[in-house]
Amino acid sequence: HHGSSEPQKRMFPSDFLFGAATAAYQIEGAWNEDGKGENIWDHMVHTNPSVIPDKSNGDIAADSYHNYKRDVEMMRELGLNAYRFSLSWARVLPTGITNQVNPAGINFYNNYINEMLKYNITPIVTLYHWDLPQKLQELGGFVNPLITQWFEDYARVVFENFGDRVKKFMTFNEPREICYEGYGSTTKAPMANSTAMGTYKCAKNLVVAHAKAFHLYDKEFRPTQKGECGITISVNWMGPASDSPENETAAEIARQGEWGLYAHPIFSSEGGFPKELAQKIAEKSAQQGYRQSRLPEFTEEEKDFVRGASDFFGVNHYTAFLMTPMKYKGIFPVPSILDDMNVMWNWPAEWSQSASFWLKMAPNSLYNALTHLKAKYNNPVFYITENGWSTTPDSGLVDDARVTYYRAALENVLDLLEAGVNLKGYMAWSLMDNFEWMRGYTERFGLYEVDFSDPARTRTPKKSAFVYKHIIKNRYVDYKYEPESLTMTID
Ligand code: GBH
Repeated sequence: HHGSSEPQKRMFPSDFLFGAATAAYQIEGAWNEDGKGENIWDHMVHTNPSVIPDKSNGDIAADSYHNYKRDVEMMRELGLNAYRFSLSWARVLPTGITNQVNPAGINFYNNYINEMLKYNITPIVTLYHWDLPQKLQELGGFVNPLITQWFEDYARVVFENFGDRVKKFMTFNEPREICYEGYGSTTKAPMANSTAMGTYKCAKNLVVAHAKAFHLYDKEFRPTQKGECGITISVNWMGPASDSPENETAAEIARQGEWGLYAHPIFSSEGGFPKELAQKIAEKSAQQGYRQSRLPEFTEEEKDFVRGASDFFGVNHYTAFLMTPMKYKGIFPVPSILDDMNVMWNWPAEWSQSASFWLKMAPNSLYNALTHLKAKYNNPVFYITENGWSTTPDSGLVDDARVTYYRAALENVLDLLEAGVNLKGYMAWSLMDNFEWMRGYTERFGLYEVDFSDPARTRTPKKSAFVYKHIIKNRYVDYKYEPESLTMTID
């Protein structure tokens, strides 16, 4: 079927979960309402607004805090089986720690969850999608090992309050983006830019924090609540630009640095950080005069604690890169993870470009990524927890490029199921247009358009919403389907 214009009709299993995803800071707004505390995004956009090109922020965003019933109505229109959203830590615990639980925050999430359950939509909850309470950042955030305790305490409040109805939890969304972008560079809050060690210290603390929350769930909550707890890692496909041994090595080092740092300690049978990368960092650190490797070590006890600590592997997948060794000198900061890996990301000119510079349509990237993970980590349960395509704000409701992207991705999902990958669900990113982090409102990922100039934040379905709905309902990818009009109903 690859490459043919008329793929044969293959069906998605009836229990396969189709959903859509969002994140609290990107949609909720109400940044200081009803007792919510300040988080690192509130703090950054208010103290340093020029880091966002349109100088926008998530103060109101899609205003889901006040529009949650409309959000659930959209889920019903699409016929979603599941909805993945995140909790705002500072809305639940305004100062980050548990001395003060915010009843209005608990109430809001109860209403959101109950509204979904009324219509048989499975809530999938991410505990942390990048919005650390500012008070905890002032103590170092993820580079302070105390984060493991803070996170476990927060997780307990979440499981206690919502675990009677929520059966699928994930601890962290995208450790790489938290650690590398937030602490090792300046592309996410808190823009720590600690290039030598920020990524690595955060990586260790984050996987231990994840494991603490997992074991808490496993021991104290699973016996009565009977759900699952996992983690979501961003896994774009990184293959060799050609099959030369140099390129193969570059691709493997890139995979270890981009997601292996977080996946290997949890999902590999040996545990700990990926070996080849660890060795490179140790060698460079020694050359650079460090007494120890800049990459921390796990004790044997920590290794065992983290290894196997997940019920499933959540994958956020968007695109692919073709890797070569770095050909130029002086491009990367020294010391840094980029210099430690010393590889180059390449794209063939023929891959079409989204509104986001990093996101191109890469053929079979989802298939390549998941079959690789299956082989490497002994086929755990997988969920695709994000996958999507960006357009510009003025590109209108007829989003044919997004339709093409989703059809190709879902064709890959069918290939993966045929290849025996233990894949249980697929979440589109995103249910609606939202605050796209450092890109503000200049890039749009929604199945629904949101009018950010309208105080009501009116939501309107794009063509891709109708196509996705048709796929969910009929359980196959119908290439001939064209919506008759863009008028949405609840079936
Ligand atoms: C996901 O991350 C996020 O989970 C989600 O919140 C987000 O809205 C979605 O993607 C779309 O971006 O070099 O400064 O341009 C996907 C992973 C997104 C990581 C873009 C790298 C580039 C940062 N990546 N990012 S920058």
